[in-house]
Amino acid sequence: MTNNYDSPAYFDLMTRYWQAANYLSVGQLYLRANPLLKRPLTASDVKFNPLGHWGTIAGQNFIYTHLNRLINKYDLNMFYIEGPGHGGQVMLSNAYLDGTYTETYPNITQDEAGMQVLFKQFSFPGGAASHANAQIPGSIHEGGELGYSLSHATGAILDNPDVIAATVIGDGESETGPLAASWFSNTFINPITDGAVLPIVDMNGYKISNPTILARKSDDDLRQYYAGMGWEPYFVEGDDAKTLNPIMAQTLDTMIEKIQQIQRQARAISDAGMPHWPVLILRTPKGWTGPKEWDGNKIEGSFRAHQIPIPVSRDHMEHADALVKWLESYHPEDLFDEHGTLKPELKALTPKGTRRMAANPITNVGGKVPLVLPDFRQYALPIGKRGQDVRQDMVIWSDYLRDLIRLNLTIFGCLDRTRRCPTGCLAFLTQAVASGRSRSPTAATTRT
Ligand SMILES: Cc1ncc(C[n+]2csc(CCOP(=O)(O)OP(=O)(O)O)c2C)c(N)n1
Repeated sequence: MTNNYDSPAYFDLMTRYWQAANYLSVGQLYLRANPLLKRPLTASDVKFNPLGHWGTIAGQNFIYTHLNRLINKYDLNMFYIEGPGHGGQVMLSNAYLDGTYTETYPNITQDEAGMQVLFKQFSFPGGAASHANAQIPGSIHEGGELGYSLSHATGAILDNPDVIAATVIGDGESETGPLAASWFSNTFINPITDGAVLPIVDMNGYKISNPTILARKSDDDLRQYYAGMGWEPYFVEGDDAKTLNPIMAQTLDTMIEKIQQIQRQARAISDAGMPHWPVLILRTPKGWTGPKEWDGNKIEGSFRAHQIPIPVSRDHMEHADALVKWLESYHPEDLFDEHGTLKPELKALTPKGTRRMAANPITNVGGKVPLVLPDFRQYALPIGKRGQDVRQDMVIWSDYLRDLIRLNLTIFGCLDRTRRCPTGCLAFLTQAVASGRSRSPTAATTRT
């Protein structure tokens, strides 16, 4: 394989890698067996109740594929935050493709048998969550509640000058108060001592059942909006991967070089300043590469692509042909060999070792070190006379959490490499315990 990251041949491989991620993502939604469609699809191959999200997937898989290229080209220490984390397949599929998922869950092998388990376990009782959660390697951002991607990303790069948090932000997510406010997090990023965030607004145009506000704004309005908050916006738009690949690659190159230049300059002259960091606005259709329409209604490029776009399930196989056509549109035979293993020329596109975003140490701080848990019995409230005490579970819970952090200071980032507390919060915690504002049930009693 050529290592020319800007050649048409490399971009063609990237398109196929993206298709592999998309294939795995659709398979996880619908299938429980027959993952490579080696035989005609039967009802027992399909889930009873496909449950999850499709609309956000292909756009984010496209971003992930491009970030892999960026890491390879610039040897970056980067990890991924999935703001629209309801699309759990993004992190699952990409961690599976780069091998991290199998290293974490050895039963999910890099072959047909492993792919079958990967598909079946998704959004399935006892299996994997349908959203990005802590069980997925590389995931430090819970994908249920929208709004916190940029603040989590910023928190993770503080005091980590080499790290870049690639942060995908939904245009729907952008309408939440926490996300709208978090653009000001750039105020707190010191280019000398901190790393950087690389925000990518995945502007696919829709939230659950409406168009988004930002997607209705002109590029000019958006330029002023982001610039006013201290960011330098870049724009990429399209729906054809072949055309988009070189544009996206060139734009991301420019943005990463801009980040490196800001840091180099600030560090050279010891002047933190208040730089305008780059932000990417990516406009692709919601439900990209999925079914174009269903029952006379538009699906790709509309709010209808948000969750399960076509009604196929174990008890409704009358439209199974449409699902097979959709899956086959990615040409799985060009992506996986006869054993179901990703073809070597595509595997070569993944970054290596801990350069893989799912294996970045910052996302797996505890590694395989288990949390030391306080004994929950110590926090039990004595039950007095019925109806006499008013107690708050949150207060007791916060005592438990405080003690949990104290017992695991390194995992929670409260101690730096020299085992010193860089912020002084440790002294605060210690004082809080010493002052007796602790687990005594009387102290926890409160009315609000
Ligand atoms: C705080 C919060 N409000 C509402 C929801 C419900 N919700 C789930 S997905 C979604 C739409 C998200 O749209 P966007 O961020 O644009 O993501 P995408 O279109 O890529 O799915 C909403 C509103 C939520 N998860 N969290």
